[in-house]
Amino acid sequence: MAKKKVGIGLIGYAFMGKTHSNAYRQVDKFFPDLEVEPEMTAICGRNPQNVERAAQQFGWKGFETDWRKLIDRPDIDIIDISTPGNEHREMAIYAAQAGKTVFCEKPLGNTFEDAKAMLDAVEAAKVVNMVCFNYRRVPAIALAKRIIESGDLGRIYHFRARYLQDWIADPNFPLVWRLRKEIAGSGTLGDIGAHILDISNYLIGDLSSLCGMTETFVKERPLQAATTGDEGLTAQGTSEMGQVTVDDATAWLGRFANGAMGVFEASRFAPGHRNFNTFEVNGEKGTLSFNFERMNELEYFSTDDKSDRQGFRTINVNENDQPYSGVYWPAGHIIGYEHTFINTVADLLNGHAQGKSPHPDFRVGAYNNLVLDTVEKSQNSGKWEDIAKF
Ligand code: SOE
Repeated sequence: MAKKKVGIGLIGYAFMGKTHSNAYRQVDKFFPDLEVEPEMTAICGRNPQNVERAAQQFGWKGFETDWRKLIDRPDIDIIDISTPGNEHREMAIYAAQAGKTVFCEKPLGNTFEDAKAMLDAVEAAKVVNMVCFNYRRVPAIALAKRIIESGDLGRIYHFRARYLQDWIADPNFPLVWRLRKEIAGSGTLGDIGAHILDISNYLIGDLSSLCGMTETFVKERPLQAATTGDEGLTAQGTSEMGQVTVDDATAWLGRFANGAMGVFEASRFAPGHRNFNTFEVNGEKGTLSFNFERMNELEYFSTDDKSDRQGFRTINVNENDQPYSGVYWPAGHIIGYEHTFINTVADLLNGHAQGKSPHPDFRVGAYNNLVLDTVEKSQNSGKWEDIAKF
């Protein structure tokens, strides 16, 4: 029987617009059991030349320059918000009230207040919703979740994570939107701190309190020249300077509700680390350790191994019985960053078909924003702060 077609409307055509477009184009080639057939109906962006180029380059049937018009289209069932964070709230609420499934890039909002308003809107409209924390669907991280949930690590004592990049370590790198609070909401905190926080929530659970700090090392940068939208993490500067209004680095200690200790660090000033998204979990019966720059591998130490042969083993996570493995290539034929978005979109489409929000939903996204706000609250108070309930 022919599968029901589902119209996708994507808002945004830059870095995340590219990763999401590729995922919609590829997903039904690798997930034959998808419950619906995605149609790349239209991509949306303010600049007509740029969005028309993106539609042709990424394989969209059409394009729009007015996001409300895109959302109002009867041939669109899922709205994918891949814009900077300052536009998430208005778009997500409008899409929810139009009865669409809402898929939103991270962080959900620029503040908890924004995220809570989005959560209230999707819950009131009873629409399927999901946040694109794509690292949950790295096979090695999904395997770490399986190992922890099986009890094979026993009681969890520690979660420690470092997410280090270096793309703005050069003080002459221009003042791009990710460095402007009125657009991005925060710097490393909401951009990459949100990722390690979400991985901790996926693997360990909620934090109950924290003590945190943020720092801005370079206070002003050259203003950015006009963009075409496909710069990724590069940019051209001008001779004029502008104020950096977000954090360049952040760190926080956290106490998990289940008693485990958390140590979190995120920086864009770590020369040599391009996308060093790493974590380690220590339990009573072993340790798991992951580094996204070696994303197909999971390091595992088990105290159950015989005492004369204990040691860290490197698990290659692309065997058929491992999460999200077997759908692409035979064992040992590794996958990449783009596959984490294909895996995410596969679960989004099946969630839409079943009328069930796949993890992480907007409630998890709002929790994430609440913790990020609490790190900034602790930076200002200099004290430990509780994570409020909501
Ligand atoms: C820049 O820090 C960035 O593109 C993030 O915005 C993404 O979420 C991350 O996956 C890679 O780095």
